[in-house]
Amino acid sequence: MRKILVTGALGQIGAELVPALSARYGADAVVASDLRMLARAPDVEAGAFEHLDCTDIPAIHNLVQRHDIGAIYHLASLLSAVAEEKPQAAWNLNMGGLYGVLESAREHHCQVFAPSSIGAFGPSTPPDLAPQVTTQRPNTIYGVTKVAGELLCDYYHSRFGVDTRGLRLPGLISHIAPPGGGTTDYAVEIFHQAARYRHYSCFLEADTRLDMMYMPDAIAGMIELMEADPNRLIDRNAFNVTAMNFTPDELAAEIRTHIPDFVIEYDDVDPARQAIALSWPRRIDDTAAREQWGWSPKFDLAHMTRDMLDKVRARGHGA
Ligand code: AKB
Repeated sequence: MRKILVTGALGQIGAELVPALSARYGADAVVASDLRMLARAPDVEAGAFEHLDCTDIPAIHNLVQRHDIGAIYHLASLLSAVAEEKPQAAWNLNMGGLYGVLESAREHHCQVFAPSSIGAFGPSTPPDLAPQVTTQRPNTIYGVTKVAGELLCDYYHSRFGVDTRGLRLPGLISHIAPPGGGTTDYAVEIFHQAARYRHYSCFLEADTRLDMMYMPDAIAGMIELMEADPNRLIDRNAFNVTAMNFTPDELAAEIRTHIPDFVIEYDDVDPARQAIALSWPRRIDDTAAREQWGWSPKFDLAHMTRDMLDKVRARGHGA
């Protein structure tokens, strides 16, 4: 079997995708890579680990060839808030890295998973139940790279026959690796702060409604999409997917069912991240994913909250 390469493997998604791929296909079948060099990477040490800067296109080619890679999960990317602080770097990594991965995939006949995001939508997208195919005019550099990435993946599929697939992911909630500079990161931070201090100062306004998903569903969705019958995939790059939908106040209320004295306050809202959140749809419609490849998340708000608090406390982050 040709191997699977994961870029950005030490990030929030990669830290859980690599073990899931190793469990499914065998540790020898997975090559984890990241720009960061860690002395020990506990969750990926069973398989191969390679240092990879995704803006270095010859290095991607070299790695793909050397390891006989047949599929690439390309996760290396700057998230929305940090991208807005460094737009040039975001363009270089998000577009340059994807281009390098697609070129390697074209040359070496690899399948490619490239994550898109609710950030690929913008203020002129219908805000409630944003359809699969709709207006995409984002006003952030992150969104610009996500729309351009979706189009580039479609182009490599139609022009060169590369088997590209993607998901428009909502905010991802997880407890293994922290998210790195997203607008939805509050929904992760809140659990650590609630468990440890029973208090959280939120950087988004109380009523900012966004779609969210627990990481186990995101990982299962990525693998299911990559294994899906290609003849059923009409949309490919990229499918709307969501699992739950809430505001900071609603998440806080759910946490309070477990920690009754938990307090959330909004004295320190970040205008930059609030503006990004308000430019995204409040809710997206994932019917196409459900119909074309059977997308069906398992975790709702209550189930996710219970599991997150259990996991965060088990890792010693709580009282
Ligand atoms: C972010 O907030 O930037 C990401 C995303 C929704 O793409 N979590």
